[in-house]
Amino acid sequence: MTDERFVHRNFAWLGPEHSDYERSRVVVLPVPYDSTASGWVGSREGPGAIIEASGNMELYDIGIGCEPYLVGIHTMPEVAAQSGSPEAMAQRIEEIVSELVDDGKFVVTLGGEHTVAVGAARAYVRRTQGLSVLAFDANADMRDAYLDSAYNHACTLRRISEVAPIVEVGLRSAEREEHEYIRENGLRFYSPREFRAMGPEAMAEQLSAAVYVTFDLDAFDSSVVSALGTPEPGGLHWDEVSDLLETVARRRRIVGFDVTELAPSLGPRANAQLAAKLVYRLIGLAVRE
Ligand SMILES: [Mn+2]
Repeated sequence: MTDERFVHRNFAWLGPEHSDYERSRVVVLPVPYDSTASGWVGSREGPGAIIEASGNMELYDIGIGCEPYLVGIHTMPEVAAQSGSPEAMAQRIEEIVSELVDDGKFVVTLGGEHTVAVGAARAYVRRTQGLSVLAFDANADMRDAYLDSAYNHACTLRRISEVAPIVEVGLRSAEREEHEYIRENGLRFYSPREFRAMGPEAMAEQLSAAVYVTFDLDAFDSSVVSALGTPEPGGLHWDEVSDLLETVARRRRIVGFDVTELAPSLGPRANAQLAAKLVYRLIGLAVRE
């Protein structure tokens, strides 16, 4: 029995007619994993906080003039942590995302730490010819290994860059070796200032026809999102992020995305609300009917 007297605590709190697996085009995959985090921890609580906050959103997104939930959004049970190794966890996420994509679903992976993006992006890379990756991040994440693991969250974009070309927006923190690696290899990693000078159209032009978006919330300025293990000043603001995503969605095809690194206990509740709205807007932009 299910009717309006009951609340469904899935993403956007949708009733079964809009969240049933079979009828849903979009699948939200919560991954409450933060085992390699090196700064303050707590992003394992991110997916739960985003889903909780998503019940407070208007289902009509006035900013882009559509109702994203109409395509159907199913929320999966949480992915269990693979405690053997971070590499095995990436493998587990890749397997699950692969199964969902092969089933015709548009997959939204909710971290957890940014490492969860490695498996999700790989699943898409192996299924999409010429895929490029748009990464939002304050950090370079280009360490080859960190704290005994090649799958530490400080290595996320290095691992993804091994399988697909990356365009990063938001860079303002790196160790010297990472910065030299980026410059020597001519990688397209841009600080917020460089992004503002180029504009969203020029940024979208650097991406191929099919784009996977990986979103580390520390790309936002720490005054916008502070519930993070690694907050950084000098970051991006909501409207410029939305403008870029709207431009990319208009000019390219967004095939899937992840939103990661929200550690709700480290900041105000409004941060989970922002993350929920970001997820919802990205669904609306990428999966319009
Ligand atoms: Mn990151």
